[in-house]
Amino acid sequence: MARPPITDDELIARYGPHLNEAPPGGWNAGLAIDKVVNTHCCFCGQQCGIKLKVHDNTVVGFEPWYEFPFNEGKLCPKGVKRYLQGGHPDRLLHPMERDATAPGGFRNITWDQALDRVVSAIKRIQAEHGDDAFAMLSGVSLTNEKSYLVGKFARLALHTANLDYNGRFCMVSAGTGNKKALGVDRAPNPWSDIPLADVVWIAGSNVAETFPITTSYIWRARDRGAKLIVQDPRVVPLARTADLFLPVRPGTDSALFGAVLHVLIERDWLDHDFINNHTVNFDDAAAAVADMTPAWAAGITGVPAARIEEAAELWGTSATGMMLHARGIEQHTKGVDNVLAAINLGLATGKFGKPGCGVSTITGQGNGQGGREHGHKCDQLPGNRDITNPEHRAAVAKVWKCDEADIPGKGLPAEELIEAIHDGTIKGLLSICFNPLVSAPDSNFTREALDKLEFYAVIDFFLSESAHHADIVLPGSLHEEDEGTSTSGEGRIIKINAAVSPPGEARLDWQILLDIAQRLGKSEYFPYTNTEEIFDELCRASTGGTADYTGATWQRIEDEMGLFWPIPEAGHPGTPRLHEGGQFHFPDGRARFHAVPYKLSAEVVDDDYPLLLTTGRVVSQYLSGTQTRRIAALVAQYPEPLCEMHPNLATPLGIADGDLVTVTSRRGTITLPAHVVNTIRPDTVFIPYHWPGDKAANQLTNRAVDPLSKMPEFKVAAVRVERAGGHTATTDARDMELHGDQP
Ligand SMILES: Nc1nc2c(c(=O)[nH]1)N[C@H]1C(S)=C(S)[C@@H](COP(=O)(O)OP(=O)(O)OC[C@H]3O[C@@H](n4cnc5c(=O)[nH]c(N)nc54)[C@H](O)[C@@H]3O)O[C@H]1N2
Ligand SMILES: Nc1nc2c(c(=O)[nH]1)N[C@H]1C(S)=C(S)[C@@H](COP(=O)(O)OP(=O)(O)OC[C@H]3O[C@@H](n4cnc5c(=O)[nH]c(N)nc54)[C@H](O)[C@@H]3O)O[C@H]1N2
Ligand code: SF4
Ligand SMILES: [Mo]
Repeated sequence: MARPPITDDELIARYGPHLNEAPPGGWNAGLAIDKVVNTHCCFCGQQCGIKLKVHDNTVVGFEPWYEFPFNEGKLCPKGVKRYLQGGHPDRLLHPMERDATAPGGFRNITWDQALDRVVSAIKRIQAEHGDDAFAMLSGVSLTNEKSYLVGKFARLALHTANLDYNGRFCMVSAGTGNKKALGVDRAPNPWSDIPLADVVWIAGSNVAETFPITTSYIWRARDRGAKLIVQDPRVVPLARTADLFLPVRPGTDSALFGAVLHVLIERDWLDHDFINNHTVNFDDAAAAVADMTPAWAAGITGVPAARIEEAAELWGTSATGMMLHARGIEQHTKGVDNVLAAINLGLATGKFGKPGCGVSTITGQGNGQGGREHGHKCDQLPGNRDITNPEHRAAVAKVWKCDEADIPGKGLPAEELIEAIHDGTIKGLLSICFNPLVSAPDSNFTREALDKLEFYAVIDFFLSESAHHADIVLPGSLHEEDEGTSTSGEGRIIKINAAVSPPGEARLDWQILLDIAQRLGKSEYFPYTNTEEIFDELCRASTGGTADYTGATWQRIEDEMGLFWPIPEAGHPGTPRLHEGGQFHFPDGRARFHAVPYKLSAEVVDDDYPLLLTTGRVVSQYLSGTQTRRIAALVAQYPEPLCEMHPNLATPLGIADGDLVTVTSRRGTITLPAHVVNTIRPDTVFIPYHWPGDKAANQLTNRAVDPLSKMPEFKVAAVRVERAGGHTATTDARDMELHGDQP
């Protein structure tokens, strides 16, 4: 029997009467707090509310922000520890130029020298090779204001078509699928719909590690009796409690979804009214799955036919249901197909536009939602407009007060842009908030590309592995040093507040862009004195687009703890749930079914490379790791990449847990400790990708991209695994160099 909790009296009896008294000087003795700032986590797309404690212009700690409705004070390990990065000794404090003779390979220079070098390189390269030979890469850890500014800066100051962003590796398959099927690219539901679902289906997401706060929404649904389906090659933590686990072979989700639709049709678990009144193309989608029986799909996916039928029954017979999918189904050369096949299941059963119903991507990056709306994608203008559409261009040109012809056309998506650098077409690059050397597929190829650049400038607050290859490094701003807005995975615009100002000579990111624009003689387009002015312009530029922010103001966002777009006019309450009344964002108001035939992944297993590699994340590290690899407590949780493999694979290869293994693909090789676990398909190995150099999973991955979204195939590569003849029992953070990672 559990013992009752110890009482205060017992504690006092044991330790004396002073136990519950404040220490001399009060609880905060030795650490005065000047202010506490309400803001949001700088990491994932959940954008949890957090309060930062500030002393002496340094973030020294945090407090939970219980009132913020999304996370109600809850945080994951990264949110708890994020405050430790600000005071890190690696923080870039001065502009630098590459100098092989200087310690660390860089020497400090003045801002004038640095900006002059950047601008003269832009001018020289563009004069010699054309405007598009100078490219820009951006990222969506940036606020909405900065994302918008980057889009305008690249088009009007650099006058290059070649701007793209790191969401190309993250959200684009979902975005393309959403637009094709639903006409709009946003999660259809606020997360408060999850607890109302009778069935929650997680397809290709390790929610407990990557979106930890979403777990609590799923628990609330479970408390009401909801069934949980998890579809993943690994028995991820959430799957351990699932009613139905679908252990899908990497790269085969569209076969599984197709078979589920096949069963829904066969058993008539369809919402005919919804299909007839609110959709088109059902017959095409149905014809495409006519032969996709569960028995057929079982052979392809490795999921037993009975489980596929059970999934169809749970989904098809429940009154409400939500499917949440992430990069597990999206980072494929058929990522868009997978998303369309998932949406087909929602449309077939009428699970859109009602409480507790929806098929939704879970947005990954901090501002992965907002950052894919405001025009720093290669094919996009603000308001999620199409850069090739003359009407869209004219609308934006009006706000930008430029000639429509001055806005360049469609540029290259990120991976093709890196390939154009490699083949010499693109000669110069400015990057902000992107670390492609770690995060792009085939890192040996990416490294060659970066080294071929005639000029490379990076804006970052740490010397990322990519920045090691730069000619000029400009010290930009951390999340807590600037204010603005971001849009969470729910579609909720929230306010980011500055807690401190940039240290040393570091500058706010947006001011650096304005400095460069000014030196390029383009100041007239960038008259801003603060980021709220950028936001106001962004809202105007979004008017009439699908991602319509017209009625948003910083004040309202703060007062109302966020606003869901579209907000088409001043005073509009915002739109938490899309598609209510079965209305979709097409002229006829109807959603589109798509015929999704099954296709193979770009690489299939063979004698030389008989196993499937898939890659992803662990809870304590974030993306390319530049930030989280510098936070000791997070490193201690998972210090280095491990190769997850099943005992049925490991044992015949003579591999025990902790042994070093070498994993080889057609592009590269990596040696790392094995993590032998029962929770992965025996034909698959998994490596997290947050580490650089010889620990980089992306040495192995494939540059093949989805034909529509241009998403690389991070989730499938053919590999072989061998014992490397060594054992490491040391996964001890104390052995690791925490201050400064090597290139
Ligand atoms: N801790 C942490 N959290 C993060 C991030 C981080 O770096 N660290 N990054 C944020 C960002 S930007 C993103 S994009 C998200 C990503 O969030 P998730 O997509 O949840 O994360 P991943 O680990 O990339 O992949 C998810 C799952 O896909 C599975 N998977 C692999 N191949 C397949 C397949 O072919 N089919 C199916 N069905 N599943 C497959 C993997 O086993 C893995 O469990 O996380 C966000 N949150
Ligand atoms: N193998 C494999 N590769 C993957 C994935 C995978 O699942 N498997 N996932 C892909 C996904 S989903 C993603 S999102 C990408 C992410 O890939 P990246 O975008 O390259 O990763 P980040 O770590 O966010 O790199 C951003 C850089 O920007 C800096 N930074 C962060 N915030 C700011 C800011 O506010 N201002 C400035 N100036 N700099 C900032 C950071 O210090 C870091 O150096 O990786 C992709 N790569
Ligand atoms: S769940 Fe995401 S936003 Fe929330 S604390 Fe963790 S990393 Fe930050
Ligand atoms: Mo991502």
